Amino acid sequence: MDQVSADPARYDFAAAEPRWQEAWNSHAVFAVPDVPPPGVPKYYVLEMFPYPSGKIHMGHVRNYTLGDVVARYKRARGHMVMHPMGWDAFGLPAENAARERGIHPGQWTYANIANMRAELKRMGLSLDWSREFATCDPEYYGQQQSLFLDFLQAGLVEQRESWVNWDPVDGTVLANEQVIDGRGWRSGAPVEKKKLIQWFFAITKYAPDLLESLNTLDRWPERVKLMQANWIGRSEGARVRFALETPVADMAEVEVFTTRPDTLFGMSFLAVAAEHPLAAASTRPGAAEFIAECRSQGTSEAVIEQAEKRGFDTGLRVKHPFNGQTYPIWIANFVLMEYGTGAIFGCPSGDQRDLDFARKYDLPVLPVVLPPGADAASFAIADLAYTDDGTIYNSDFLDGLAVPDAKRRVIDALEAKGQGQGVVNWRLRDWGVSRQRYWGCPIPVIHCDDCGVVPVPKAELPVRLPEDVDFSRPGNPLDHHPSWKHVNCPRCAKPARRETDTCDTFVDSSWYFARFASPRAAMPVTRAAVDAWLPVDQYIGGIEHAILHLLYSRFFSRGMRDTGHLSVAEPFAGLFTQGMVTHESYKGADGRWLYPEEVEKRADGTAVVRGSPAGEEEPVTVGRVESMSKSKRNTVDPGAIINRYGADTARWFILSDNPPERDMEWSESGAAGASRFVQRVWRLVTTSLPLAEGAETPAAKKLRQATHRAIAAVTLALETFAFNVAVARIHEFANAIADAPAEAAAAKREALEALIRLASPMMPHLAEELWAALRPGAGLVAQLPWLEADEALVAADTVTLAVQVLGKLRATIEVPVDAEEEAIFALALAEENVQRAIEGREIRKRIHVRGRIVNFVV
Ligand code: ANZ
Ligand code: ZN
Repeated sequence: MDQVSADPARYDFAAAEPRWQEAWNSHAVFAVPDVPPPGVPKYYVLEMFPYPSGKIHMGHVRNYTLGDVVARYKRARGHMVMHPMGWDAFGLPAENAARERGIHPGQWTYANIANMRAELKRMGLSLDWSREFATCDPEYYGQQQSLFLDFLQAGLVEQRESWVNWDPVDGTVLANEQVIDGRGWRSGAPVEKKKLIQWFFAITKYAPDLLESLNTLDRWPERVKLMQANWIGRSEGARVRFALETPVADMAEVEVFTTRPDTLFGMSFLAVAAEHPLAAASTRPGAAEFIAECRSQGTSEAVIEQAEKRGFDTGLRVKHPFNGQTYPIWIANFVLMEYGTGAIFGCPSGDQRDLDFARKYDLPVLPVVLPPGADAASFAIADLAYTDDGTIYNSDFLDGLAVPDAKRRVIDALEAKGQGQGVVNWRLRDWGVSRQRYWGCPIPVIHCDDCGVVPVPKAELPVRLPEDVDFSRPGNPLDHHPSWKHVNCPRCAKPARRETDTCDTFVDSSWYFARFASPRAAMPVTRAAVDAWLPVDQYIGGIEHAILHLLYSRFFSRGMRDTGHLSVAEPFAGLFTQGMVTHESYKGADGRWLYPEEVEKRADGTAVVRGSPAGEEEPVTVGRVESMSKSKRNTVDPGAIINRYGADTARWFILSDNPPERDMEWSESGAAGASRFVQRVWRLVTTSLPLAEGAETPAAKKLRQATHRAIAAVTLALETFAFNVAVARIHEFANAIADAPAEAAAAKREALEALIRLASPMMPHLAEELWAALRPGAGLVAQLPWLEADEALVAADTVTLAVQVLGKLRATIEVPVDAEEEAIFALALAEENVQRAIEGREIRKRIHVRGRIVNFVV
């Protein structure tokens, strides 16, 4: 096993990499127990697990390389590191493959997993593969069903009627994100709003805690915490009840939610959502058509934000609580049924949407907040609403108050009249998890006409997906399966129906990190394992999951804690969000996108289509550098890169280019450069062998200092996720070793060993290969402790001081760190430029700030 490539001039990565992967594997270097032995510090590194689309892409390579560097480094620092891998395997693409190609979703998924597992293994990741699972394994989703039932019992799951986006062609509910310009993203059919009974996770029960606990996450990016806080969206405001001028259909009043009760006297209309009962109560001609029109508009906030503000006057009117006037009730397309009360009072001077609406329909605009310094007689609102603080006016008993005081005063007055109260409102909605799809985790309940919703007894879990399914019909295959849903009620034994909804795939990824601690347990998690391993110490993934996935996981941990499965509420103690991998894009003469391998770059910077005949080369337009995507064909296949250069080169380049939180540009020249460095390190070590002894010369001391400074600098860089800095330091260190004179021989072994050990988290295969060459039979680098820098050697022996005359820089001098002050002044005065600046004048004051400056006052 420990044999080394024959040709010392060239590192044969293709032979070496699989050999070391096998060595790690056979020594089970990365396997950890479900419960670490007492006293051993644990460290849990996790990258967001992949969706098994079929092939790994460069984004995966970056993500898993980052995690692997952390895992290898922490392992060397003495932690017992858990670094698992699995598959987020349910979801629509598998069903589409089934529809389009007639393959069963399971078959498609497991084939993709096999392929991607093999590709990942070639990267040399320090993973504990014994923990691997896919969320579509019945062993996993069965435990998820068990959790679902626990949550149901604890009141964290509810069944409730709600408005959904319904795709009439695909016969399914669509998420807001799947409604594009009012049409289903796949079918293109106009989306309808439909009321359906759906399953919800009661995430709003934890809203205050989910918000407040963000403060405890001191190793999360501020940006992500802010996005979460905005999503949870706490606002303080009031509910105000308006009496109808004439009651309709049993309704005598309408309640609105507002964050600006102080603007109540600036009201000019009241508006309700199209789904609001008052909308349906309007008998005016055209009302029903307008409501239908609103229903075909997507429900997402983004869509509503952008859509033109439109309304319909119902002809109904409400009475103002204080000023004795009445105002019209409109149906407005920008009022959401799901937020607040589904009704607002419109104050055009204080809200831009209300102002746009008022201008369009010619409704009054009365300013009620006077900006600081403005003149009440002349201040007017044109096209921009005034939303900042100021002094209230035109507002009866609120006149003269500042905005916060007016809010309090008006709430008091409303409460006194019994027409409203102060409330806190949350933007967060409960999480609707019902999906009318086959390839997901079946919701484990049975509907009985007599008993209602009956949980499937735990002993009967998992509720397995049927294998024989028909994808040729639209709609949910579970629903039209001939037998699957027909079961007897577990309670009364009468014929009953299985729930045919499956869970949103975000449910699957909301607790997988906990399952990794005891992946084969016959319960969702074993308490000893999760108590030992959680929270995840370092979680790494894309910013695109900053909101939903992380929030759902935080909800699940709380739910699991409250149902006795876990102790921790926060699943991820540290979060790192990496940037994207980008690449140039290319277009042929006819405007078609070209893959990088179809393009040949010329020395003069132009590009042509590779292989086009001489004399009639097809020119290529080199386009923008953008994130890799299949549609633009600017992708690079990791498998091809590994074939060509090896995994270490791919890892090294992807770490070197930019700080990991930023985007990195993959380029052929960059990859080639990384490959040259791999070979250079190889030659640096192999051509130094055998290592001769030498005397403790000044040159040897200098190399030892370079070694220990490199250890200190790389350690700091790895501790702080500055992996590109670690790479740069290793480059410098390699140069220092190469440049060291022959008299430095005594320090050479230490330097070379340090070089490969410092590089080992990034280039683990090369490190093993060279370690075996330097110290045959001394075991694996992957099992060595991290190097400690000798502080005495790290400390600089000289410092550079700035020498000023009258505060102006005139020279710099290099002095021993512990130099006497008088000696420093003498050295500074000896500088020619300093003498010239003093011009023979008398020195009145000498200032010395150790390690920084010398200043002469003349
Ligand atoms: C009157 C008012 C006057 C408002 C003013 C704002 C400015 P946040 O901060 O996001 O909670 N609103 C309330 N319910 C709504 C719904 N279902 N659909 C659309 N808009 C709704 O926003 C609260 C504000 O958004 C509320 O305060 C209400 O408009 C509007 F000068 O009430 B405001
Ligand atoms: Zn029953």
